[in-house]
Amino acid sequence: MEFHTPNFAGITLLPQFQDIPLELKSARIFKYSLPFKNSLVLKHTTLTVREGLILVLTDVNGKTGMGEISPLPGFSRETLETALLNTTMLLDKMVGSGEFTAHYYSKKKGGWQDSVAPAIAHFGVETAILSLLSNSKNVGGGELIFGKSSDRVPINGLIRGSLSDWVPEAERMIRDGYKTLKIKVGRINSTLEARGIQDIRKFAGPEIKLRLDANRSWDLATAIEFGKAVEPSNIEYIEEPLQEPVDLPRFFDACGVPFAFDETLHQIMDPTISFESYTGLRALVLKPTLIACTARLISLVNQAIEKGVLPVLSSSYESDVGLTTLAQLAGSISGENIAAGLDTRSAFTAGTTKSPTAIHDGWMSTRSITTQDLDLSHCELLYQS
Ligand code: OSB
Ligand code: MG
Repeated sequence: MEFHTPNFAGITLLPQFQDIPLELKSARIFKYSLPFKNSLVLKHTTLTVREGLILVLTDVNGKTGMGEISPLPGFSRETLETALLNTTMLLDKMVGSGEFTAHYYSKKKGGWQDSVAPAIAHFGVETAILSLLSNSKNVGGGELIFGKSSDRVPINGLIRGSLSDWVPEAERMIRDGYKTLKIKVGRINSTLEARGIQDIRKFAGPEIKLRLDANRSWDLATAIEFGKAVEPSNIEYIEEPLQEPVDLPRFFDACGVPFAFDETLHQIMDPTISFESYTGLRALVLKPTLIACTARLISLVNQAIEKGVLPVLSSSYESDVGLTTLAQLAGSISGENIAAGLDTRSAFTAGTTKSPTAIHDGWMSTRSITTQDLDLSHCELLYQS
């Protein structure tokens, strides 16, 4: 059925960039396998290796652009196989089919709103096109969409170890220059975890921002009890405290800790999702890899800004190619003002670029990368056109 197949990738570019012609000559898709330093325990699965796809597009002038397509098991609806199939379907329509503009196709063929849900392939193909346009026009990738960019973005240090490591990890991160920390909670006893958060606050002093993420671990009563215990520790927000997100305003009323949507955004496909009824909503945690297309990302960013809610870009354990894209998007969306959730690269022993996407002093650079920077030693070529 038409609706279930991905539409032509289309990007809503700013008016001054909408007419840039593009003519693709070839495409290559690599599959990478990157080992995790320690097994990555996620809500529904444990991973020892991260697999994903790197797309390299080349135009008739020899300019290249790169994108990443890496469904995260347990979070993405799609498997790597489906993602690969959808990507090749998009590429078959685009490569060697003459001149087009990235913007034109979004209008002509319909964007994600027309389909049941966007395929993850869209994000990889669209950002590869953005990267190609940005390489050939010398404009930052995010700038083509949002009209501004920043050389660097602040990052929230991710604390996902066991409770006894929280304060030592916080200590190391603060020493390394992080001004915002994000702690994964909802894993063991919530009373002990609340005490751990109080300990971190005591150690960190009042200036460091603390974000928490419970990945929907609690019922309302447990969440409120936890919330009351950590409220004096001045929590910027907690992501997804509740199994049932409809109760989030009641959680906020009862304990005063602001919350953020993460998983909820991936369940509600309604583009006009209303945030009005959610008193206490402080942030949207935006994972472009899971949101799966730039049009939906832009729509969520705009809705967040309109409602005075923080748009917080966040990664899903992408490799360096994907992380570079995310850093650039964060630079264009929130610049130096909002810490982005991109501290996932350190979980791997290796990457897909010669120099890893590093965080220095709590900041990540938004510099572009080219095919010269690729390290394909953990990659296998799967497709070439
Ligand atoms: O729950 O926020 C999450 C990564 C993969 C899957 C889910 C999550 C995450 C992160 C990314 O926490 C890092 C961050 O947002 O700081
Ligand atoms: Mg989260």
